[in-house]
Amino acid sequence: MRTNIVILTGAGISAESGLGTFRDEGGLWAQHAIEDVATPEGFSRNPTLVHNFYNARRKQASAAQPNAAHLALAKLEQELNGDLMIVTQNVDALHEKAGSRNVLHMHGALERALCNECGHRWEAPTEMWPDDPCPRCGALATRPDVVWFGEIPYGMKAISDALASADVFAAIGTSGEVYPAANFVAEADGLGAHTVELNLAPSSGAAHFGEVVLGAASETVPAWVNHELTRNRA
Ligand code: BV8
Repeated sequence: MRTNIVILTGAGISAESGLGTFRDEGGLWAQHAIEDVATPEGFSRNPTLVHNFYNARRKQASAAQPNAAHLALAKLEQELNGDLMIVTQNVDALHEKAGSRNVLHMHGALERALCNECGHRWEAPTEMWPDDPCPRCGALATRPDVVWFGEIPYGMKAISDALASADVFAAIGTSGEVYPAANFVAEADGLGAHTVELNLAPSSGAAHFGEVVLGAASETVPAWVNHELTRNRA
């Protein structure tokens, strides 16, 4: 039976690959003020502070390896009879490192740079600094190509199109605290999809899900993928 699946992932899926989450004990937001490092205003106030924050995360993410949860989703994409789209809030490339191809980074990506002046995008060097000139217009307005608070996420049209034809919507490793991502479950549910949350602890949106699976993603996701593939083959 053909099944279309949309999967939303958050920092929790990369936690077991050694990348800190945002809101957990000792998470990124415990060490850095959101308004200083993840807003356009913070960037214009102190671009060096922001580049330091993302340079450190870029180094960490490039050294990290995908875990069993990322690998299981790559397997699901290969073996599923149906469409699979991974919409990730993560700026790391662990889904792609695991072999997933249809991945949409709605909050951007650490390995991309963006010119705040002309909008040009290019592959980010490991370390970026405020006086790095844009390779196209030469402006000294280079920023990480990530979506900060108050900015419009990427791919919203493609995401709502995929949700419109989804039979299953799954959210993995996200706290459901940040919009518009936190609203996708309500959208999918309203369109008749089966909704399932896989998380270490119930998220803020857990009540919106038809099914909640608690546990570490490296354990719960491979089991859930095998279950979905068995159902899909029936
Ligand atoms: C926008 C990129 C308009 C940079 C990020 C008041 C009410 C409602 C909304 C708002 C409001 N005021 C302002 C807003 C909007 C705002 C928002 O939602 N603010 C919140 C804080 C209230 N949103 C925006 O500004 C967005 N833009 O709204 O534009 C618009 C709207 C609609 C359509 C078009 C335009 C832009 C938001 C993007 C900000 N950028 N990141 C970077 O990475 O540095 S957000 C950042 O936090 C992440 O990208 C992620 O998206 C978000 C949430 O983090 P999570 O990934 O969920 O991580 P978290 O640590 O919170 O949770 C981890 C979870 O994993 C936990 O539940 C834990 O239990 C679990 N876990 C841990 N370990 C494991 C695990 N699970 C399984 N296994 C494990 N091992």
